Amino acid sequence: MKRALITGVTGQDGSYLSELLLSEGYEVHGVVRRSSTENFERIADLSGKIHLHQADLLDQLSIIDVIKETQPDEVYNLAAMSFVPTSWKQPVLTGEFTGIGVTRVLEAVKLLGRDRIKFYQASSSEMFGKVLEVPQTETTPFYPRSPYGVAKVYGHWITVNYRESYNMFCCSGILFNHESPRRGREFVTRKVTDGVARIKLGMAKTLKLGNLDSKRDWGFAGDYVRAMWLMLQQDKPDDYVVATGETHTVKRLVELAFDAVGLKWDKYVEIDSSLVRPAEVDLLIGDPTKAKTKLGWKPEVTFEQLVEMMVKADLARLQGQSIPDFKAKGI
Ligand code: NDP
Ligand code: GDR
Repeated sequence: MKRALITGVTGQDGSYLSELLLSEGYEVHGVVRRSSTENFERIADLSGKIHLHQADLLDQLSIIDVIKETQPDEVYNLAAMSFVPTSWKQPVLTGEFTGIGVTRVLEAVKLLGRDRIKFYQASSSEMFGKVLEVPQTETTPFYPRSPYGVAKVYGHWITVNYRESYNMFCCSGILFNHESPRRGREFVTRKVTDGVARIKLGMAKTLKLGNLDSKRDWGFAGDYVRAMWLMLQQDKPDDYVVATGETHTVKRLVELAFDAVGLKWDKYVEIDSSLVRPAEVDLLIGDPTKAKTKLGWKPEVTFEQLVEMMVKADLARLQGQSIPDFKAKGI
């Protein structure tokens, strides 16, 4: 039985990846950080099926200890301060978690299993920022536009560097935005689908948003964790762009979400200039050709299906119904 260790197991991707690895017969271990209240909502269904260990990406020894204790075959480093606007408010902390944190995990892997443990780093399309090429591929130069993006560029290159310096099996997945009913409520897709459901049910009157013109290449998180796993099943480590190859505006997202409940978006949406970012990433669109040809990966859920899935789940949740079970295979 293979053993996997996931940092960031309580996050959106950590929960989907845990489910996928369990279905592939893995023993799954997850890193959680200590807090005064438990934040295990997304992995509540996995209680008793996965093993949780306390450690923190800020604390080198805790990472070494958890790898020593769990002896994983594969380490998925998903933990990060992942909300872009917060990275302008807490740039130093973001650098520590999202950037240097990667080195701490790599150091622990190097110390305890450099020839044996495969490593996955959760890199991001935010590294492309003010894009220098459209669509973006594995060879497109980076031009990050937020402290988060800058920290992820560091995480990407340190992963490549450990692969080249120590011949370690290290992969960097450059993932474009991926969403689901488990997405944090501050991210725009979930903010919109939650807001639309509240308006539909008479629990809110308006929805405040920032830049409606920015464009993203949005996919379904359940599809994207499969690409992470496939990267570590190859003979050689490499880096891959994971994306749908389609881009949509925030405005289109809003239209689709309101359409799903039969309402007209322009009656409810208000622009709040405080939500517009100091520097924006305007046109993200990924070219997933390498992932398709080398990994045999392709997205299963369309943008329209994704928005509908998320609106339905938020309506069900707010009405106290059980949330439809959207697993990694889609809807
Ligand atoms: P989430 O924000 O949902 O989850 C982040 C996870 O990191 C949480 O489990 C959080 O724990 C954990 N974490 C944060 N800081 C620390 C720390 N110091 N020590 C240990 N754990 C910590 O992110 P996603 O699941 O959406 O994303 C997973 C990864 O993929 C992130 O690295 C993100 O930057 C990256 N990414 C995400 C994309 C997306 O569209 N979702 C696209 C590209 C990259 P806690 O629950 O305690 O807060
Ligand atoms: P992003 O995701 O910054 O791409 O990072 P987010 O959903 O926060 O923003 C997407 C776009 O929507 C615009 N926008 C708003 N965004 C938020 N959050 N709230 C609003 O009210 C709003 N109005 C408009 C933003 O300006 C932006 O252009 C996500 C995270 O998961 C990162 O961790 C990951 O690396 C990248 O995706 C790929």
